[in-house]
Amino acid sequence: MSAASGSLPPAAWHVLGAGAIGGLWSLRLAARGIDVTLIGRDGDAASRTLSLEDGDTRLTHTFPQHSATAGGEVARLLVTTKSHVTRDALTPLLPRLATATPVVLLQNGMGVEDWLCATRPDLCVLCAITTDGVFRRDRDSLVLAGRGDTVIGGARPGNDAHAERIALELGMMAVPDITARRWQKLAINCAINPLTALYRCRNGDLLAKPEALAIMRALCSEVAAVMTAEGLAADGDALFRLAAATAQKTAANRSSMCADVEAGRSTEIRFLNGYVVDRARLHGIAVPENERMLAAVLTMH
Ligand code: KPL
Repeated sequence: MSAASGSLPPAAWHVLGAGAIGGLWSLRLAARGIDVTLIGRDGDAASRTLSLEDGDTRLTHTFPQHSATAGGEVARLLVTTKSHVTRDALTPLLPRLATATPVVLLQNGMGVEDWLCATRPDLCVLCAITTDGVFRRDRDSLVLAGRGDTVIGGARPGNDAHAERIALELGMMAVPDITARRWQKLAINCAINPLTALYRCRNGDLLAKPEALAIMRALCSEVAAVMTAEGLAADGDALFRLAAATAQKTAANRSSMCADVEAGRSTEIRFLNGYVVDRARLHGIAVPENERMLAAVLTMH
């Protein structure tokens, strides 16, 4: 049924962090007729044109853009900033979010949802993870290198009921086990990202380094121990195989952390291995390899 025949138009979305993944989702939503506004920085232009190459097709759209403090109420928010900058980027936007506003966190790492749920328990916080492979040719031109799957679920059990509805709006897939899947993704990032940053190598290069493989295995076994303490089924060997398979599949990539270190930026380490260290401490579990990765990458900030 169309809006003209009486149904409501689709809800408008705001996107915080229109980098590669945020830009991709902004364009996907716009292509489905959804009204999308980008949240920019103070002083950014009032509009921004993004384009996406997907094989032979090219998608281009011009979006309105506001700073976090300008504009009215935000009805739906997709957050795709890196996890370590999310708190600063999201805080000025919070007064624009009414009670029960859906906020979808689509980012690497864990821990932002704990802060957000504690700061604004009235929001409907959802978490998503994706296997889409997208890179930026330049600031506004994206290339979809590999179409993946994006799954979503509630950050807290109470929010799960909303995941189906929001998944439908966004074109994602609602899953009941988002927490377990996020921990698996966390294990992959804990195993690949810091090592590629330390060796300054591509993901696939880790597989040719026996010492890196041994560290990856130890990192995964520590993550599995923490997952088990959190009440999740986990197997260190299976996580290691998943991490190695991901390094193989993304062999030619520079991980996001390697790219951050090479560009002299701070990294997501506190929300990757740092999160594992924090949770391990709560459970009284030793995670020396994750501590070592955390300390080593922090010295590069
Ligand atoms: O998520 C990634 C990242 O770089 O942050 C991986 C899976 C390691 C791909 O590069």
